[in-house]
Amino acid sequence: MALAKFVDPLPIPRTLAPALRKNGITYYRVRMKQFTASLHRDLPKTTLWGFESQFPGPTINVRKGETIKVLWENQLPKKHILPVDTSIHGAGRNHPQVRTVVHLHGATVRPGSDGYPEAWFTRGFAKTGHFFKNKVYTYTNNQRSTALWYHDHAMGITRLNVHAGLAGFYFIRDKEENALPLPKGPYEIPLMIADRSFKPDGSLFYPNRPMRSSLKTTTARFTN
Ligand SMILES: [Cu+2]
Repeated sequence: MALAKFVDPLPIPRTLAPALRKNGITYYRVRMKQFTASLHRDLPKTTLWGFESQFPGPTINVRKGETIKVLWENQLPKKHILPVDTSIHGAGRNHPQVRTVVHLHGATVRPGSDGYPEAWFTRGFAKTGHFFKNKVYTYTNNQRSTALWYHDHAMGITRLNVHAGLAGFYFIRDKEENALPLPKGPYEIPLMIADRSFKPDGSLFYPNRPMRSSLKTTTARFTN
């Protein structure tokens, strides 16, 4: 069933407020939580995972050269909201099912803050992957103005965690950008293009194997 297009207002993620500014460093705390949200006028509410209970997550805005420290916290339930394929490397039954680690896509960072897939951690940091080093990540932002995004990166289940909603914007600002005649403030509209399918009850549809009906369709096409 196709959903009606252009019937819901575009959600603009709010800008994340720092927890603290001290000695030239800005501190943030970002919690990953399960929540429900309406993703379309004609669908029941969808259970999602989101940074600060939002999808997309809150936007982090920094200046070039500004050092920020982020405590990424996992406050997710023990069971995944999507089916986990345990045959994939790093997603076997010997791992806790819900694991997260945050990667800032495109950022130049030290290894301990890069969000390696095996630096994952569970709720309350109860269990951690082999590469886990520190709870707080440091971003020095010594890069040109750019639009980055942060997202989950856990080994074997990155696609599921991102599909569940763990992604957000991260903008680096600089003088060069400010000097350009670009839309600013409320006229700057961040756009995240995401593809999601739903079950009639509003829940995310992401099977862990091809569906029978789609296999049949493919077979029919090739035998004709
Ligand atoms: Cu990435």
